Amino acid sequence: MILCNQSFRWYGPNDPVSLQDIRQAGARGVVTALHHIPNGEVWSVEEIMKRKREVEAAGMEWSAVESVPVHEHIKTRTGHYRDYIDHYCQSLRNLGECGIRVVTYNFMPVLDWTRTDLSFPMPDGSRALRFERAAYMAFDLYILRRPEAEGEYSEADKRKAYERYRRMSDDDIRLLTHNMIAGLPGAEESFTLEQFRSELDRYKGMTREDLRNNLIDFLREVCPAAEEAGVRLVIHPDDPPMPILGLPRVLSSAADFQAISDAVPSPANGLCLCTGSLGVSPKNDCVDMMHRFADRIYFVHLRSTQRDAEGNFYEANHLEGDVDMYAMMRALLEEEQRMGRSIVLRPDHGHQMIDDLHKHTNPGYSCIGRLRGLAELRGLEMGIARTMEAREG
Ligand code: DNO
Repeated sequence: MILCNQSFRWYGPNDPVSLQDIRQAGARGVVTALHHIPNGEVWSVEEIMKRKREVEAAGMEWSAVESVPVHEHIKTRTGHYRDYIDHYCQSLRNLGECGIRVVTYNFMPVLDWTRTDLSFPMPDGSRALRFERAAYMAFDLYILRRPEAEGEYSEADKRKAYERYRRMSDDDIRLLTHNMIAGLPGAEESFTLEQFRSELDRYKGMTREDLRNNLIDFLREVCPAAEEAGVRLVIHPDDPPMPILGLPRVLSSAADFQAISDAVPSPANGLCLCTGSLGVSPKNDCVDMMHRFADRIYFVHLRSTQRDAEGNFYEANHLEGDVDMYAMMRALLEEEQRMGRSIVLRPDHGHQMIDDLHKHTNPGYSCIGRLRGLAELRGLEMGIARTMEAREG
């Protein structure tokens, strides 16, 4: 029976979670990146090997890179984008040479994943990450004061946003601004309001189609290098799956992945199926996507969210919320048997809980909440795998 390559994300030597913690959590693989190398520079064989040895010395394998970041110049095809694409290809060749086979990236302009609240209290006392639509709109309209925002919301939404804004203290405003643009873990950039406004200007007039064409051009340029190196690229979906602060987004649905897959039909052009990101939209059926794109899925992030009618969502426990985790795991195992290959999987995020409530942790990436997620997912996998085996035998 082929099982998933159960992995855990590690932010490198500065992560408060150690490699030993990760091993004790039951992971076989480690998902990591060379965060100390500035965005756009080549990852040398030497630096890659250093990290690889470190992971292996702890008794695990480096199962996927998350991420080799895509420079803003590539996303906008301006400035030094040609050099950055060359560097990207070289990093892929070097990773391939070191035996690293899965490389994650995203094509979200300026911001990576976005939440308004990093410490939302759950009834059991743990803390979750949350996206509150009124706070988001209040940020856009009254804190960032993006000039086009006025015309993009309904009168009712503007009233809601203003009410929310009126109730905020200076500290609330500072915290919300920090959460929105100061860079959550894994995001390679962080901004002040001023810097952020000028970053937004780079995208003035850029449509969704323009951004998609830039993504397709990028893939046409890097997939041949990835293929040669034996590396699979996986794009991480937009989180949340909708345009943010007027910025276009191009990987929010099955149709979006289908479009880039049709345009660049290389096996190196893969998908990181993140149920926590895609699952926020009720229009996305993650189980269906698992079956439909299995041949191109090399990495899966399992996480669930709970949405409400107002457009808010919070990150639920892995086996709760809107994502049907049983059906997801079953689809994953079925596809692995059909294709005869194992897929890298990691529990994505977890609640801050137990001792971690009193420690400094990376939002979403504290140890114990993710350990709970991994344990639940491993148990679910074993249960389904045994049932499948019994049926076949
Ligand atoms: C958030 C992560 C993202 C992801 C990047 C991939 O928790 O899933 O930061 O790593 O978007 O490039």
